[in-house]
Amino acid sequence: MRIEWRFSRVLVLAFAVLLAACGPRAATGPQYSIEVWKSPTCSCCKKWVEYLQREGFKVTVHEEPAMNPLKAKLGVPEAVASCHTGLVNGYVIEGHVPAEDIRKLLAEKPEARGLSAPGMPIGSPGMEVDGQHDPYETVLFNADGTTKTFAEHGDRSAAAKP
Ligand SMILES: [Cu+2]
Repeated sequence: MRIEWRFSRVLVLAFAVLLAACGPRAATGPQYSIEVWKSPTCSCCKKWVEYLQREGFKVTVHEEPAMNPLKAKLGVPEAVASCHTGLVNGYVIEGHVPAEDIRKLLAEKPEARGLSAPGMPIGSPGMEVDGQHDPYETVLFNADGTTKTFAEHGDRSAAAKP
């Protein structure tokens, strides 16, 4: 009888410890899992992956030497193509998209194939170059090539000054 009572106390304690360990993560919001395909030699891609990890994303990286066929398969139009390509909750994430835009996309769930930061904008996450900051947009895209501005980054008026 006494041993049984002790055992149940241990169980309750174990459960409390488990709750405490899980609690804080649940409070910080959802942790998204993203798959990323990148060329093995792409260093800015690697920086973007590390940035996403710091931002709390769970990243699975696939080294892919042939990125263009993969982009075509995933429905990334050439006009919005960049270096790496990601996939999260069914959306394609193309290039150096900021984490805040990915979170906004996943919260708002707009109808689109994915979200891109076309090209390789200087100053975007993973493309940091000593204080330089090119203004850039992220765009929603569809496989048929249609796009729509999603968010603007950088100060256009400041960038226009000499
Ligand atoms: Cu890049």
